[in-house]
Amino acid sequence: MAADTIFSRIVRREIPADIVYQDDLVTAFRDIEPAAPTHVLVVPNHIIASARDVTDADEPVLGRMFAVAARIAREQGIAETGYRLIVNCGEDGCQEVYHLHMHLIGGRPLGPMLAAPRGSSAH
Ligand code: DGP
Repeated sequence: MAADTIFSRIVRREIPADIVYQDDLVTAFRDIEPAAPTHVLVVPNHIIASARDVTDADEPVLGRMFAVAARIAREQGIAETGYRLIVNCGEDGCQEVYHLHMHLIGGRPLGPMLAAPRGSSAH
C-alpha cells in the first residue's frame, strides 16, 4: 500500500481543508498558499505519487480530474476569462507533495507560462 500523504488525509477529512468538490474518484480543495484569486487542487482519492507513476489503469481518474477542473472553473466564474492547469512532476518540476494533483489557477491574468530561475537558460 502506498504511504499516506497530507492530501489523502484531506480526502478522508482527517485534517481541515476548504473542499469545493468530492466524488468517488477525486477531491478538490483550495490551495493553502493561493497563487491567484482561484487556486484549487484536484487530486485522485487514491494515491498516485506523481505524473510519472500514472498507468493505463488510472485513465478514468485522470479524465475525471479534467472534467472536475472544468466544472469548478465554471462555478468559480473563470471559465470564460481562462485559467491554467498545472501538474508539477519530480524535483525539476518543483513537486512538493507526492500525491498527484492538478493546480487550477485563475481569476487574474497569469502572464507567461514559465518563470525561469535566475541565471538559467532554456538550453
Ligand atoms: P506542488 O509544488 O505542485 O507539489 O504543490 C503543492 C501545493 O500544495 C502547494 O501549492 C501548497 C499546497 N499544500 C501543501 N500542503 C497543503 C495542505 O495541507 N493543505 C492545502 N490546502 N494545500 C496544501
